[in-house]
Amino acid sequence: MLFWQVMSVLPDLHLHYVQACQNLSQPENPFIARVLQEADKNDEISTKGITLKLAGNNHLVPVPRVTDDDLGVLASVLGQAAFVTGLDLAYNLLTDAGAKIMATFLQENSTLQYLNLMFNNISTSGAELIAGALHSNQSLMHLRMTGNKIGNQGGMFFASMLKNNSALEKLDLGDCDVGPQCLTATAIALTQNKSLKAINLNRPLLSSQQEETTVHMARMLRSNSSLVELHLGKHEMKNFGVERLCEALYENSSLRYLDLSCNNIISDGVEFLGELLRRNRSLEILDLGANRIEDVGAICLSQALATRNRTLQALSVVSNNITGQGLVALAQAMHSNMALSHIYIWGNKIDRSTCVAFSELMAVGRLELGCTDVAPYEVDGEVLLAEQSHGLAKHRYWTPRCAAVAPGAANASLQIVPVSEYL
Ligand SMILES: *[C@@H]1O[C@H](CO)[C@@H](O)[C@H](O)[C@H]1NC(C)=O
Ligand SMILES: *[C@@H]1O[C@H](CO)[C@@H](O)[C@H](O)[C@H]1NC(C)=O
Ligand SMILES: *[C@@H]1O[C@H](CO)[C@@H](O)[C@H](O)[C@H]1NC(C)=O
Ligand SMILES: *[C@@H]1O[C@H](CO)[C@@H](O)[C@H](O)[C@H]1NC(C)=O
Ligand SMILES: *[C@@H]1O[C@H](CO)[C@@H](O)[C@H](O)[C@H]1NC(C)=O
Ligand SMILES: *[C@@H]1O[C@H](CO)[C@@H](O)[C@H](O)[C@H]1NC(C)=O
Ligand SMILES: *[C@@H]1O[C@H](CO)[C@@H](O)[C@H](O)[C@H]1NC(C)=O
Ligand SMILES: *[C@@H]1O[C@H](CO)[C@@H](O)[C@H](O)[C@H]1NC(C)=O
Ligand SMILES: *[C@@H]1O[C@H](CO)[C@@H](O)[C@H](O)[C@H]1NC(C)=O
Ligand SMILES: *[C@@H]1O[C@H](CO)[C@@H](O)[C@H](O)[C@H]1NC(C)=O
Ligand SMILES: *[C@@H]1O[C@H](CO)[C@@H](O)[C@H](O)[C@H]1NC(C)=O
Ligand SMILES: CC(=O)N[C@H]1CO[C@H](CO)[C@@H](O)[C@@H]1O
Repeated sequence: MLFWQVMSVLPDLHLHYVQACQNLSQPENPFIARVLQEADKNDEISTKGITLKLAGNNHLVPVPRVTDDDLGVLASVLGQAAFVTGLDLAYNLLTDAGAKIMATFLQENSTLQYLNLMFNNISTSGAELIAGALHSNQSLMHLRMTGNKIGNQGGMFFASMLKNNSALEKLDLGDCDVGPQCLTATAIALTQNKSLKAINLNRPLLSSQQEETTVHMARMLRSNSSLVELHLGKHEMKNFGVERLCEALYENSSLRYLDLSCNNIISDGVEFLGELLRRNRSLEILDLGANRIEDVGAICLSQALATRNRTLQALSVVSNNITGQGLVALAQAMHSNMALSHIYIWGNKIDRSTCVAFSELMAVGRLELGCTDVAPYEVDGEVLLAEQSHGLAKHRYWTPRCAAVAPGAANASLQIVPVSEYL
C-alpha cells in the first residue's frame, strides 16, 4: 500500500468507525470506539503496525463484547487500514456469521498476521469458511481458534488447509473438540507442509484408548518434520504413546518444545523420556505437568539430566505426586547440569528437605526466582516455599490486565522457544 493511502486513514481509525456505523445504521460499540481512539494515538502505527486488542475479557470493568454486527463494521474500516497487523477478538460473541465476515476479510484485502478468535462461538461451518479463506496464500502467520467448538469436521477443514497454505507458522486448535480423524489428518498434512512451526492440539475428544493418534504424530515427527513446538495435552497418552514419540525424536528432529501435560504418563513412560534426554538432541522445553510420574519418574529424569549437560532448558513437573525424595533429586541434578535453567514443581508433596534444596539452589545463584514457580520465605528460622504465579505458559488462556509478574516469568516458553514474531 502506498504511503499516502496509509496516511489517509492513519490518524482517523476512530472517525472512520463512527462514520461506518452511521453509514451502516449500526450502533457504535463503545469498547471498539475506545480501542480505535487509543490506536489513533499509537506512534508505532506507521512503522511497525499494531495489534488491536478487543478481547472481551481481561478487564476490570465489563466491556460490551464484540458481536457479529460490530465485526461487520470493523472489517469495513480495517479493509483500508493495512497497518493493523494483529487483531485480538478473544472471548467475544462471534458466531458463524462473524466467521463469514472474517473469512471474507481474510480473503480480500487482509494484511493481518495475527488473529485471535479464541473462545468465541464459532462452529463447524464457521471453521470451514475460515479454513477455506486460508487455502490460498495469505499473510496470516498465527491463528488461535482455541475453545471454539468446531468439532472433528471443523478440524478436518484446517488439516486440509495445511496442505495448501504456506504462510501460517502457528496454529492453535486446542479445546476445539476435534476428534481422532482430525488429529490423524493433521499429522499427515504436516509430513508435507514445512512452513508450520507450532501447533496446539490440546484436549481433543478421543473415544479409543489405543493411542493411534499419537502413533501418527510420531510418524509425522520422524518424517523430517519442521515443527518446533507441539502441544499434545490431554491426549490420554500412556507409556506406549510416549515410547513412540521418543523413538521418533531420536531421529533428527527440529522439535524444541514438547508439551505432554495432563496425560496418563507414569514412571515407566518417563524412562523413555530420560533416554531421550540422555542422547544429545534438540529438546529445550519439556512439559510433564499434571501426569503421575511420582518419585521414581522424578529420579529417572534427575539421573538423565545429571549425567551430561543437555539441551533441555526448562522442565515442568507440577502436580505429579512427587515427594521430597524426587524433588530433592531434581534439585541435585541442577547442580551438575548447567543447561537446565527453568524448573516448575508446585503441586507436589513439598516437604522440608525440598524447601531446603530449592532455597539453596537459589542462594547459590543456580536457580533464579523468575525461572521457577516457588519462592523461599522464612518463619521462625525454618525455610518454606510459597507458590509464584510463574510458568511455561501461564497466560495461554488469560492475561491479567495489570501484569503482576515480569513478562518472561509468566510465559517462560515464549522466551526460550520463540516461534514467530506474533505470539
Ligand atoms: C460513509 O458514507 C459517506 C457518504 O456516502 C462516504 O463518503 C464515507 O466514505 C463512508 N464512510 C465509511 C467509513 O464507510
Ligand atoms: C482493497 O484495498 C484497496 C486499496 O488497497 C481498496 O481500494 C479496496 O476497496 C479494498 N477492497 C476491499 C474489498 O476492501
Ligand atoms: C452460539 O451460537 C448459536 C447460533 O450459531 C446460538 O444458538 C447459541 O445460543 C450461541 N451460544 C452462546 C453461548 O452464545
Ligand atoms: C491450492 O493451491 C493451488 C496452487 O498452489 C491451487 O491451484 C488450488 O486451487 C488450491 N486449492 C484450494 C482448495 O484452494
Ligand atoms: C504463495 O506465495 C509465494 C511467495 O509469496 C509465491 O511464490 C507463490 O507463488 C504463492 N502461491 C500461490 C498459490 O499463491
Ligand atoms: C529427511 O531429509 C534427509 C536430508 O534432507 C533425506 O535424506 C531423508 O530422506 C529425509 N527423510 C524423510 C523420511 O523424508
Ligand atoms: C542427524 O544429525 C547429525 C548431526 O547433524 C548427523 O550427523 C546425523 O547423520 C543425522 N542423522 C540422521 C538419521 O539423519
Ligand atoms: C556441565 O557444564 C558445566 C559448565 O560448562 C561444568 O562445570 C559441569 O561439570 C558439567 N557437568 C557435567 C555433568 O558434565
Ligand atoms: C549437546 O549438543 C550441543 C549442540 O549440538 C553441543 O553444543 C553440546 O556440546 C552437546 N553437549 C554434550 C554434552 O554433548
Ligand atoms: C501419591 O503417591 C503415593 C505414594 O507416594 C501413593 O500412595 C498415592 O496413592 C498417590 N496418590 C495419587 C493420587 O496417585
Ligand atoms: C503472555 O503471553 C500472552 C500471549 O500468549 C500475552 O498476551 C501476555 O501479554 C503475556 N504475558 C506477559 C506477562 O508477558
Ligand atoms: C502439500 C504441501 O506440500 N503443501 C505445502 C506445505 O508447505 C510448503 C511450504 O513450506 C508448501 O510449499 C507446500 O505446498
